[in-house]
Amino acid sequence: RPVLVFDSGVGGLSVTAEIRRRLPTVPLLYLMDSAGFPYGIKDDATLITRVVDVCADAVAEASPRMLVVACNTASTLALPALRERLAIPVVGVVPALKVAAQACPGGEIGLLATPATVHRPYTDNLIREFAAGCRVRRLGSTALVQWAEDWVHHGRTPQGLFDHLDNWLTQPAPVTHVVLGCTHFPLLTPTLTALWPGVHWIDSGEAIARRVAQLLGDDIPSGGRPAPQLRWTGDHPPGAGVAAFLAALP
Ligand code: DGN
Repeated sequence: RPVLVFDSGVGGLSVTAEIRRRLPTVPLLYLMDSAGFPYGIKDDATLITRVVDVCADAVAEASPRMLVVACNTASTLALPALRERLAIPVVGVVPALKVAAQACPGGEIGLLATPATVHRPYTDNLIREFAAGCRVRRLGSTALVQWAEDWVHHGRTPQGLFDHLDNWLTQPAPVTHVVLGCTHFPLLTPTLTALWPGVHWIDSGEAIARRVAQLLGDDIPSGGRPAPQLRWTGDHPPGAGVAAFLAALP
């Protein structure tokens, strides 16, 4: 039985890559809710219903061992509803503010996520709990989500990334640690690192892979590297880059 990894678009691929790196023999099923994309601008009630319905359908069809909600926008809102509806373990992804605050105590932290995630009470609580001594500046960006989509689906290099982020990163003082609080954004890390080499870009992918491994315990196939499978919602299949990304995982 596979581990089901879910996002609205390509973002969850960054988490899938980390799970595969740690657990190469575990079968993975990647589900993108293409018909519901993008999540970052939907109202809360609509999004909870959508996420629960799409995940419940996929769970009924594929009988996965667990569900990884590889989307901060969905996780910071819909985890309680998902756990109530589903009988399997549900792992969520939330912004790695704790890691950033530990790396940069009392410092200046950036939180880059979707507009929905940056304004969530869940996010306010994370900051209060784990990053209280830091100054946290937030930016909600749908443009970055789209750049990541275009990059993976069609191999299109992001244009305008520097102008989009440079003021926010450097004014009034430069930030050194930026939390990538949307799973799409680590897909752009090579470009981000090339443009701002002094910034530490922090995401949750590795921690999620660790959590999945912990939940699986000893229940891990000893051999074989099954090709990750792909599912999507709606009538339009994803760009060829999505299947290619999965096929290229080691
Ligand atoms: N990848 C999602 C996240 O981590 O928040 C955002 C996807 C979207 O639909 N905007």
